[in-house]
Amino acid sequence: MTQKVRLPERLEATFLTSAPDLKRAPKDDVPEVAFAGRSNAGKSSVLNQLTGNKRTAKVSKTPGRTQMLNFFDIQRGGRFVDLPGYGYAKASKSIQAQWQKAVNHYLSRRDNLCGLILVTDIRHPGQPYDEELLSWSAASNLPIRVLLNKADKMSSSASQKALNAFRQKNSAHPTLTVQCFSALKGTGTVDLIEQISAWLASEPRPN
Ligand SMILES: Nc1nc2c(ncn2[C@@H]2O[C@H](COP(=O)(O)OP(=O)(O)OP(=O)(O)O)[C@@H](O)[C@H]2O)c(=O)[nH]1
Ligand SMILES: [Mg+2]
Repeated sequence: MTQKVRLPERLEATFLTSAPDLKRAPKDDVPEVAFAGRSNAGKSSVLNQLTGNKRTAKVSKTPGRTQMLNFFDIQRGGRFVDLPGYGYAKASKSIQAQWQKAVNHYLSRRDNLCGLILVTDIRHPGQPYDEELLSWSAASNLPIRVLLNKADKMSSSASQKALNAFRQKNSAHPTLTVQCFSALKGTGTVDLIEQISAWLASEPRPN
């Protein structure tokens, strides 16, 4: 009989460091799970929901809050990386280009990246850069979990409908899974922790 591994209810984590680009990132010697998505989709809020501490990553009513690559040590091993959001309209074009470059470098060159969490707003799935990330993760064979976040803004039948539609649209993607989430209410946390734990325990991806 196989023994069921008990999953933690939280993945406690503490801030390690911020880096403006990959060159200044910490050594890539432990597996990392990164959070990407449009500005204001809720990346930092999701991270805080996972750690059970509202102050792990900075959340703000003003979009564009996360401007660097932020690294967090997970107590049980591994790291979270909170990436700058894309599509923050009020940032200057040159600043936006700078963030984009840092995010793209991180995603394409970080060998210890074992899984990507793409945070989207359930009311606006499939925004331009989200679609690019989906195609890129398929081509790179990188495991990706899409969160349809802010599910508390909809009825449960409407969010189920959005989930089914997203699944159907992306059924050909080889490494994608999707779930509804609410960083506000904590809905979906158990499923997400299960996925992250599996990624962190997996063998490193071949180069
Ligand atoms: N109702 C609701 N609001 C949420 C949820 N998740 C995040 N928010 C709110 O959305 C806003 C943006 O959240 P952040 O976590 O800062 O978003 P972010 O993706 O990290 O944004 P950037 O750092 O700008 O890239 C905040 O006002 C949050 O309180 C959710 O699940 N439900
Ligand atoms: Mg943020």
